[in-house]
Amino acid sequence: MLAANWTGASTVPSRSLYPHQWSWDSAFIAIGLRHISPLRAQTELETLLDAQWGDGRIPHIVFNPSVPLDAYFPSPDFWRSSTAGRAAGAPRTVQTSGIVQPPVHALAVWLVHRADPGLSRARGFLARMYPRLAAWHRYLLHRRDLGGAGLASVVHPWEQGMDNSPCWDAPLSRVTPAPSRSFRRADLAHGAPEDRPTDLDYGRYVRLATDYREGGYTDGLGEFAVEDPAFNALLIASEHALAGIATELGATGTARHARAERLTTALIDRMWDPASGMFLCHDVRTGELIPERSVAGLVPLLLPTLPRALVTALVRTAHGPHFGLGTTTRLAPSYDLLGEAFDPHRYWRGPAWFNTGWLLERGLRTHGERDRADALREAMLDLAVTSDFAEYVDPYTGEACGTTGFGWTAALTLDLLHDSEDPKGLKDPKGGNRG
Ligand code: 9WN
Repeated sequence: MLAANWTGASTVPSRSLYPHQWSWDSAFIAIGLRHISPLRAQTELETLLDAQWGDGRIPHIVFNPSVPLDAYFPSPDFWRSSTAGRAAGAPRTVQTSGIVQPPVHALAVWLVHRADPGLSRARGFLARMYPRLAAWHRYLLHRRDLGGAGLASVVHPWEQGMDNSPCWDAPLSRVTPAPSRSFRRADLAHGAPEDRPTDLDYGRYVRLATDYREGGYTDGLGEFAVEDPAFNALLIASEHALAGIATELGATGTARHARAERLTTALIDRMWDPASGMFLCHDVRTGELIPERSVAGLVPLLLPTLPRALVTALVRTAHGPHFGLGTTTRLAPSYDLLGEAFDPHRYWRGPAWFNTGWLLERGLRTHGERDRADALREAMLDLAVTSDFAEYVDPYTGEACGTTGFGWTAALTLDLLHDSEDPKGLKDPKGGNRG
């Protein structure tokens, strides 16, 4: 499956629905690929980082020029990266989108290195990746600190990766949709319309992306700006990984671990909601928390130095009635089972994804919840096979939804099948929680 999705230098999430290279997909895919081909895993990440912009951003899509323009929307002629993104340093030779996706990359680079340190050293893998990853984090922590709290904001729902989450409903409702006749969706040719975002939401996605492009992809407080707990938790996990990379390269990782700690504190101050027992998104435009429970709010469980009381609360919430893990569901739903907008099949409004399952499994293991982690691992292995490596599944029945033969589902299954001494790669050399 991963071999079938490999294009020679990277892996597509799906031949039919997503025929280009996606940013966070490639990071997850590399994490799995490292077990069967460390060289391919390194190449996957190198290809993505070759498309990095001068301002440090890693684009969410790197387009394959041999794929017809109408195979995916928005296509390169929509983003016009090499012209509209020139001032922001978009590459000249490769076409990309202008938005980003969650920063799983430093974590992936670190895990890939550790799968075969000899090959990595021989190829200078870390030495080549480190400055690029540092620039990427700089971009997120400076240009994207739109809320002034030291955390990164997303400026489009596609950036957070859970595109159609009910968390975006309120901030998106303030955006005037682009008229539906002004664009042609390609996703409906491959996915069931009742599972995909509505035309109205698509119109809003298009409006936000168009406005960003028209502004030359420069960052500032626009119509949509949200601080998301999963996006920022992955940034923090990646800061810890960058510290490991720095140390391996003979520098010191202390400053990066310290920064990760400061970010963890900011994340808690800004997004922890004691009443829900989880993290909520912060709408930068209104200064308020968004009162919707998304699996994104459980992902900070991944953080090795999260205070014990928060770990306990997150574990309880994940296994309680809103997510039902281990009781009514086997894999955590993307959204609150009891939420008004819950739909077990519609994109990011209820179904369960394997990447968030993998992140929760790591989080449970990090904090010593071994039995719960084992149960989740078993469920993921089982559901991945019975769903034919589906893009996502009905959280109650495990029924396959979206496309099958999905890249990160296959890759993360592979990762779960391999034991490694420090699967998270987040170990703090000073001690602290096992990470
Ligand atoms: C837009 C590729 C991507 C994933 C996202 C997922 C979906 C795209 C879409 O597919 O997003 O980026 O067309 O809906 O939501 O997480 O990276 O697999």
